[in-house]
Parts: sequence; structure tokens; C-alpha cells
Amino acid sequence: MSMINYASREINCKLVYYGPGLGGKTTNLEHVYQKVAPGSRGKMISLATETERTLFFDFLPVDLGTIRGFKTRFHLYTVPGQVYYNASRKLILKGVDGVVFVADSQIDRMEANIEAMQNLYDNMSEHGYDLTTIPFVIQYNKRDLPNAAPINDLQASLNPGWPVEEPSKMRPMPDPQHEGEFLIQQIEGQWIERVGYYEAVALNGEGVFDTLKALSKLVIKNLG
Ligand SMILES: Nc1nc2c(ncn2[C@@H]2O[C@H](COP(=O)(O)OP(=O)(O)OP(=O)(O)O)[C@@H](O)[C@H]2O)c(=O)[nH]1
Ligand SMILES: [Mg+2]
Repeated sequence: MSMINYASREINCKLVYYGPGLGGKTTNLEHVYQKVAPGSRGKMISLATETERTLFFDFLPVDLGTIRGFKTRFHLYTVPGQVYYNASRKLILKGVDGVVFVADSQIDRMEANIEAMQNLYDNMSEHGYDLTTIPFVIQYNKRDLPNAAPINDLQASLNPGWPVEEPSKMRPMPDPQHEGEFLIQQIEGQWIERVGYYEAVALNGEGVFDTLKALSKLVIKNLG
């Protein structure tokens, strides 16, 4: 959970990049590391196998500006996507303030995406966290590949939305990122909420900061 240090006037938040193996989580962090000025980031720590698969996690602290006089420091983590590292994935979610699900757009990774999304829901609820209420965004990565699935198919499988319970939220909310689309809308009499999504090519940095900025904004808003 976020930590506010009044003495040093710092807010520390934990963001976790989650998703299937080889989806591009580590690549997201590498791009952030390369682009953020050295004075605004710490060392990137990567615990990886010889073939660059994340073994335990990657970690990168970045400062993303000042809010009401407090320096906002985000601790970015990735989890290992490979199925058998679930204990690590679950541990890394402890104390999370916001989640990015990095999906692999390739059609033949659809199954792996769905499995990873289910695994995220399961691990969150085992911690007693509710993915439907914490800051959460989806990134559809690898949009550059010829076998990338259409966004609508990815949305239907990974972001179908959940029923809105809170009466005050039962009104249409346009998606600021995508004209003509809604984050909250009524479908066949039922109010449905989806999370924001971002298209990306993490390999060349496209969409990486859009995703990070969107999530960090939600986290700050959530601090109240
Ligand atoms: N074509 C393409 N390749 C990408 C993109 N993003 C990442 N990759 C490549 O996909 C491979 C896996 O990327 P990683 O960032 O290591 O994936 P990961 O999600 O951290 O994988 P795990 O650590 O095993 O969970 C690497 O070879 C990347 O260069 C992209 O947008 N397009
Ligand atoms: Mg990785």
C-alpha cells in the first residue's frame, strides 16, 4: 500500500506489471529506465535467467513529479510470467497500489493471456484485494506483429467488464482515450464498467508512457 512520508514529503506507490510470459513486461520497464532522466530514477534491478526470462521480478523506482508538495515516487515491479512461478507472482502483488496487465496481442497467445488474467484475479483475491476497485489498466502490447488480434477480440476476452454495483457510478462515462467508446455504459439494461486500455509496441517504446501515466494518475486519484 502507498506510503506517505511527511518528513521527507514523499509518497511511495507500488505498481505491478502483470501478464503472460514473454508479453513484454520487462521491456516496458527497460524503456522507462532509458527515458527517465538519471536524477529521477534509481537503479533497475532485474533477476533474470540466462535467456532473459524474469526469474523473480524486475524493480525500478521512478519519480514522476510533485503533487501538492509531495514528491511522487513509483516503485515499478514486473512479475515472472512463466506459469510455474506463481508463488513469486503472488508475493510481488503484496501491497500493490495499481496493476498494468500487459497482454500479448498475438492470436496464438490469447489462451495464455486469459490464463494470466484469471491468475491475476485469483492472486489478488487471495490477498483480499479487489481488482474491480483498485487502479487497473490493460496494455495490448506487440501491436507491430502481423498476427496481432483485432482490439475488439482482445477487449471481448480480457476486458469484458463487470457489473457496476455503486448507484452513483450508473451513468455513461466516455473513454477519454478512444472516441465513441465508453468505460461505463448500459448494455441490455445492465451497467457495465471496463478498464482503460492502451495499445503498445513496448519494443520501441510506443504506448509505454501512456500506460504508465494513466495508471499513476488513477493511483494518485485513489489516494484521495
Ligand atoms: N515485436 C515485438 N516484440 C516485443 C514487444 N515487446 C516486447 N517484445 C519482445 O518480446 C520478448 C519478451 O519480452 P519481455 O519484456 O522479456 O517479456 P516478459 O513479459 O517480461 O516475459 P517474462 O519475464 O518471461 O514474464 C523479448 O524478445 C522482447 O524484445 C513488442 O511490442 N513487439
Ligand atoms: Mg520479464
